Amino acid sequence: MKLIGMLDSPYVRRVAISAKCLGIPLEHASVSVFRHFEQFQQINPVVKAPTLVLDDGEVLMDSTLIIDYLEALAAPGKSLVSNDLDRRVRSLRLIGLALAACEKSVQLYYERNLRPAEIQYGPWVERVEGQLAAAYSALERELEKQPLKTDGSIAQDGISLAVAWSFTNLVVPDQVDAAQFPLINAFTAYAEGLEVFVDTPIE
Ligand SMILES: N[C@@H](CCC(=O)N[C@@H](CS)C(=O)NCC(=O)O)C(=O)O
Repeated sequence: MKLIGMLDSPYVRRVAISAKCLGIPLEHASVSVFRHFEQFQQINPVVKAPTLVLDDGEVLMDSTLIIDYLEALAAPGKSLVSNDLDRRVRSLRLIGLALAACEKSVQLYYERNLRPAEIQYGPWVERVEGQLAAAYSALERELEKQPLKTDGSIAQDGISLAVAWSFTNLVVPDQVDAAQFPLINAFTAYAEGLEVFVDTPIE
């Protein structure tokens, strides 16, 4: 199977890290949705990263759906999300907040880098900035209530959170003050030190 997309996309990176954690080998092709648009189009006409090309040629997209497929392929009992309902709800809440933070960071990045300055729309930018701050504030409160484990393991909630925080710091660093989100920042430092993260660097 082939994973298409750049690792500077948090969505591509969470798929690549999840596959490694689940023990599923993926080939990786660093094709950019911008710089290699036509090449990407040949693989997936919708040009969405990540794209996963299965061995029979079927094409999947959307990180959460691709991870769902990888979870189904994983060895019995191997999963990055607990089956215990309470733990699962908490993980899904963290993952949802982390994905919202990714989405709002992407929107701000696109607004700043793709839309000409003279047609940028202030109220929209303020709305997105507020949503981004709300997502990280809620994540910080979740970690205050109950920290994620830092015992050498990592699950989908931790992967998504750390990938999101590293991405936001890469593309819109002015939006996040580490001092305001100390628990997220410390957890991300832990995750980025794990072998699977080091082996899957932001390009
Ligand atoms: N919900 C999607 C979001 C994927 C996404 O928006 N990826 C960006 C790259 S970071 C992309 O494909 N951008 C090109 C475009 O939307 O035209 C997922 O989880 O995979």
